[in-house]
Amino acid sequence: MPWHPLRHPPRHTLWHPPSHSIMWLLLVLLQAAVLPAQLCEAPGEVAAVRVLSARLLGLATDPARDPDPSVYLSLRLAGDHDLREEQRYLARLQDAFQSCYGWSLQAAGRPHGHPQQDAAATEHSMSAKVERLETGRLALYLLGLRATCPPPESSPQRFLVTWLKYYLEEDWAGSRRHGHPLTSYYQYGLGVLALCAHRKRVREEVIRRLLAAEQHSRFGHAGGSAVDTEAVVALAFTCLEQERLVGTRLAAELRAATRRVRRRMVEAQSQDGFFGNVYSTPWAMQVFIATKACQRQPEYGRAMAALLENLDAFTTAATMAQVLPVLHGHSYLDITSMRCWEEPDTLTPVSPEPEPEVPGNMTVRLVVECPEPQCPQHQLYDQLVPVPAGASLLDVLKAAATQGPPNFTFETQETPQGPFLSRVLGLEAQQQKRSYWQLLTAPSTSLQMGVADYRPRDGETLILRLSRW
Ligand code: B12
Repeated sequence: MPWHPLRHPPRHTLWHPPSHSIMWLLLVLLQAAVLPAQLCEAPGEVAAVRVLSARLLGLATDPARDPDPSVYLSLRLAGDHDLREEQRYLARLQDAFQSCYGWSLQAAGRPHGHPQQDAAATEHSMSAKVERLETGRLALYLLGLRATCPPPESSPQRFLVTWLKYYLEEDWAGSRRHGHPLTSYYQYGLGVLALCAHRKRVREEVIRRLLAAEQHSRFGHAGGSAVDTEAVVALAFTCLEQERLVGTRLAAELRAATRRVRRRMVEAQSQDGFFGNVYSTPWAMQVFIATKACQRQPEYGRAMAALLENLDAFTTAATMAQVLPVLHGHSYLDITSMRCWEEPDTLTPVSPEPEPEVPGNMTVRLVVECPEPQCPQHQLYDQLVPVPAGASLLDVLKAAATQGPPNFTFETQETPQGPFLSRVLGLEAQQQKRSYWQLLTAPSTSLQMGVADYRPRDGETLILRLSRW
């Protein structure tokens, strides 16, 4: 039987000879404690969920792919495991993160290091890293480390926690100066959540900034819904409250904020059962699980049914990793009560299937827009591009780059979600200016996938628009 926090044995039970009525009462209470946990997972151990787990494991065992802490977290939060592969994946993750934060780890491990020298040198290496804040990635890695069995040694972790606190403070200072964190509220929320999962206190002001953002609905952006971010933040609030890392007054405020987030999600649930879109729905469902509202609110069951009907939308490692924990009835908060026994070692990897070939050709229209005042000429490109049927948007961009005039150029950056379109016709989207190349299908629908995954239809018009978020 997989572990679950609600299945923990009661700790302080006094034994009295049970009368029949007490026995019945106990049975009813026991059922009430066990049933809800089962209702939060996909009903009846759906075979498709197992296949998805096996596929994610298949992608994880591919050495050509960079290790991703979200994937590890997802493997750890599943119902069944391949413990040897999980261990290998963890080692790859540790290698990747250790080479990034290696100096600090060596300092931490140095047997008789001079504390002041270490502190000064750490400060130096920290300032060298300021330019590239990594709140979210480090937070996910620390969440992953919290989910290992057995738990890793604490000394290297301590340094990483210090790094994360530092990043979060920088983000917080950024949010005071610019009105938003330097990274994003999503990453800031992940940072608070990870520190909480390691039972580290966060300054009240840092939490209050997140609370204020929730109260003033600052999580949405042009072309994107707020659901993913709201959910991460609500999970962080719930963790702080459940782990008793804040005083009673703040705890009450965090509880109220989480309730508001949940209510907004319920009100905004679409006809087809999603909270936001298919990809934000799992994050929203984690909030229902963490706050133990999953068995009480029918909206959760509708969302689960919607997910199960749309599992084929989860084709990339990143999206599979985000959906699998909820299909197993878990939220990221469950890593705070991991039990390291009775983990069924029964999962075997399934390799990804090659995309089926679609015969024939098609033509799509590619439009590039850059709004004023940045570009006096609003439309920078508008051409028909012939491509093989079944081509992805990335294939369309590549084909456009080989035809001309007018010339078309673009660049992408590799991310755990796949290639991110970063530059078009020489114009770069800038993190500091919070601009990005938004992908749309005409007349004005924002795509729910990246360039590598979206497959346009014959005759479709695709728009690349330099937007703000
Ligand atoms: C913040 C955010 C953005 C910001 C990122 C800027 C920033 N500096 O933070 C902006 C607004 C730029 C953005 C853009 C897009 N996003 Co976005 N984004 C998110 C969000 C809310 C958080 C990502 C994050 O910080 N993760 C934590 C960090 C630590 O992980 P990371 O992997 O290193 O994150 C980086 C990359 O993921 C990258 N990124 C962000 N979104 C996307 C989307 C794609 C397809 C790719 C390849 C990369 C990418 O930016 C992140 C920060 O550097 C997620 C929600 C989620 N559930 O994951 C959606 C999410 C990842 N985005 C999504 C989408 C669809 C997009 C767009 C394609 C929307 C569009 N129609 O234009 C574009 C990307 C277009 C392009 N140019 O290639 C989807 C992806 C679904 C899928 N099928 O994979 C998600 C899951 C939201 C959703 N529920 O639909 N996004």
